[in-house]
Amino acid sequence: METLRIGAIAAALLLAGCRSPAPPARQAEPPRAAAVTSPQEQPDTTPPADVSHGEAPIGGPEAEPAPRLAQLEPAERTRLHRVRLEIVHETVSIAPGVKYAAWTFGGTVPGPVQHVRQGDTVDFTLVNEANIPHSMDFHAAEIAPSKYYVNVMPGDSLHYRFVARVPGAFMYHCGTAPVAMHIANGMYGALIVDPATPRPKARELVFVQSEFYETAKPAADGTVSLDWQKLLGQAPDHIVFNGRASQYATHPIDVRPNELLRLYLVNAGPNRISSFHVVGGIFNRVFEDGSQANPLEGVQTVNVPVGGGSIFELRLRQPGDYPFVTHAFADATKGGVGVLRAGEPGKRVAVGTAAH
Ligand SMILES: [Cu+2]
Repeated sequence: METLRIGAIAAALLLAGCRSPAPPARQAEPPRAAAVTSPQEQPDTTPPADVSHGEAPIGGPEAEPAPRLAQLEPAERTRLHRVRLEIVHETVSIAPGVKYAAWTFGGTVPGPVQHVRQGDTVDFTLVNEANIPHSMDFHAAEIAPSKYYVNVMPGDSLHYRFVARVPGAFMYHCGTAPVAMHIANGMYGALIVDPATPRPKARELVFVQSEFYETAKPAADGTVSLDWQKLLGQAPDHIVFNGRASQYATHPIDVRPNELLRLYLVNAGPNRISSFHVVGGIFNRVFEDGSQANPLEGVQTVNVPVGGGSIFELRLRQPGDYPFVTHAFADATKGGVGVLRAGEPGKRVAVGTAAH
């Protein structure tokens, strides 16, 4: 503790010394942090009402657009899935009041969720309606990148097939160089492959975590775009689940107490590892990076690497609001947070009325 205190005094003196004129430092009584840090450097320490670990207010203004649904639709009962995606450059809303000039698969960020069963064939067509080359890399496929993950010129298209042999929660993304730029601009999505032997019935939700790095000054039309230096410095402005900061905090997801939840989390990055955690919950099973072998049991937080996807099963034992976060809390503060609301749809469960 003494070492820490001396360190704090040294830091305070150093900061005080940066100012001109420097106030006289009193060694016996170090100045409080607030006295040596400018207002811009201070976080807002006023807790928003109705928040616990969420880092974002729960419930939001009606004027905000409805969030993207996290519900995973069942896989179509066919062995051949025709998937056609058009690449378009489109302005998307990534946070309240923030319009981003994105590059997209199908006009949304992330692109549409694909859901198939193990052994199914994906018959894929990519159409480039944008003005620069793009491509497509399916992590669920085992095919030669040099043949299929090739650039599609503006106005051109590409077609290939693959068999989804391996179950899991897979990322798909544009693979055109610089890949970090194409991913940071929004070119990614999730492809869920169910095992041939179905898992137990559950409420299934899918989340794609990703980052946005925005230019300091908006363009004339009010949109922001990619700040490449921020990307290289891994200093995103927004961390998002399904394309929009904190959207499931402002619009909590209704679930039922004790029902089996299965959460698919694909981390598109392009840079930040997700330390996925549900406040108030413990995962009874986690299929790390989608692996069927030896799922983790009884764990609290599991990293999902960039470019990976894991499957989380849990039950929320009591009625109430349960934030889900990346427990790297700088990233949660930047929007990597949502809320699972275990209770009657739309009905707030007051603190103190839990079942036990
Ligand atoms: Cu691209």
